[in-house]
Amino acid sequence: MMSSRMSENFEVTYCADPARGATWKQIFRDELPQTTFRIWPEAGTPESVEYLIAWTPPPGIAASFPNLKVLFSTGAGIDQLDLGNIPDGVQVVRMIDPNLTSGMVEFATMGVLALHRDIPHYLADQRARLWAPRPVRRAADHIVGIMGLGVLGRAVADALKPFNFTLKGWSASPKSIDGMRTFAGIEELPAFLSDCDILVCLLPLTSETESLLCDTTFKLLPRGARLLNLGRGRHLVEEDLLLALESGQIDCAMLDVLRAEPPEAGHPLLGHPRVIVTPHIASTTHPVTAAQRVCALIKQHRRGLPLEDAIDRRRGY
Ligand code: NDP
Ligand code: OXD
Repeated sequence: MMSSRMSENFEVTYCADPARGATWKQIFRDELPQTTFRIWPEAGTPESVEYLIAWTPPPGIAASFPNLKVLFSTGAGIDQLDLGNIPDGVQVVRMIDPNLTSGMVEFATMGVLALHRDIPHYLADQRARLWAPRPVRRAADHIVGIMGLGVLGRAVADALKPFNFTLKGWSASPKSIDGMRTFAGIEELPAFLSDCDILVCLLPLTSETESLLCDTTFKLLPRGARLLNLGRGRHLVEEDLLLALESGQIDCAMLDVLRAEPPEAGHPLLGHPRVIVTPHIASTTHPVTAAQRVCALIKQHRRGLPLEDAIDRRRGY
């Protein structure tokens, strides 16, 4: 039933990749045929726009869309948004998309296995035309620590279970998860890190998590630990990683995200022999399932139900 507060006539503006926008438009036509769906910068009736779908919204959304109710991020992260410029009454919703999750599960599993099986070393050896086998360690002898036990971190933990790694997880609030030891808050960070052979970052970027992957954190890890950063480039202090690689405190790393994307061609981590860099492709939303998810949320919202997947502005994620 439609809430009495809300009329049938509303518009949705999509402000992201236009090629994917065509798919979004088709899904909206199927799921919410009464809705006018526009792909920015196509101008509609700004006062009728109640929902905006964007990675980064156009500037001045308060003035451009005076009746905006919800801003949907096309990605899982919302750190690209300037929350200070989004009116308080506008709810911000992050993306939870089954294809985004399964893509991350694939990539993170591949990354953990690659680090576990010394692939950064073998790639460097091959470039140097070396044949240098290393002892094969069992997954059961490696401890994998996952920073961030949200939608993605938990799905990755579930996917790693069958390999028999010892799993540990760290989050802001305490959790109880079958098959893994969990730690919460900054006070428990040292205990979490103390024996992680492979550290996976799947945190959101907030003022509390920015630059968390730094010298202090690296020193709390066992010597020779390996790092997989799948969160955001700004989680990592890149100079500290270079020094930790130099000293051997960190043995090797895989980085899907960097502070500057794209990095300069001469970026030292791009050419480092024990670092594998990928261009922020660990996972991405799928336009069909993402649009279906947003349509379902809009339907809930029109019925006056609380919006699932809305972020908590105070926490920043
Ligand atoms: P969620 O919001 O579902 O989960 C976030 C997790 O991080 C929660 O467990 C939360 O703890 C924890 N957390 C947040 N702040 C802190 C803190 N200060 N200390 C300890 N733990 C903290 O996010 P998702 O799993 O959906 O996504 C995680 C991130 O992955 C995204 O924000 C994005 O940066 C990144 N990402 C990267 C992609 C890529 O291609 N490289 C693709 C998609 C996402 P609690 O549960 O207690 O709240
Ligand atoms: C996301 C991303 O947050 O692509 O979805 O990084």
